[in-house]
Amino acid sequence: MKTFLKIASILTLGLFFVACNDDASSSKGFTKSGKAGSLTVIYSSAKPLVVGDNTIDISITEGGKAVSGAKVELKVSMPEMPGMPYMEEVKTMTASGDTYNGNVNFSMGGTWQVKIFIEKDGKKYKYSSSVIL
Ligand SMILES: [Cu+2]
Repeated sequence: MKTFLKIASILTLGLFFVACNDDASSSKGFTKSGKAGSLTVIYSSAKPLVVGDNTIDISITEGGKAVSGAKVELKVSMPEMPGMPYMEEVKTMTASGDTYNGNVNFSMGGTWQVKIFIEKDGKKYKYSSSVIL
């Protein structure tokens, strides 16, 4: 009977962990947002950000309306550190419907500065943010 109880409690624990893991894997990835002048910028990734390649989706709205036809650039950088030079990567995003998408590579863990440059109707906007990997 003792053995049965042990097995039963291990199974219960197992189910508990499975449930937790399931919860973690269905997490929504990454999303951050803020303002660039009159624009609202949301950048996100379907998966949590990782060291290496990430697919970033950017959506831009003004007064609640999607901004399409803008030129959007994503720049990630990390300041110089002891024994390591300044690093940066700049990517031009590709418009796809109402969003702008592209891949960005974070070459190492740590804090990365994120800047999104938007050019729309001859006006320039800049959104500044950061992420920690
Ligand atoms: Cu670094």
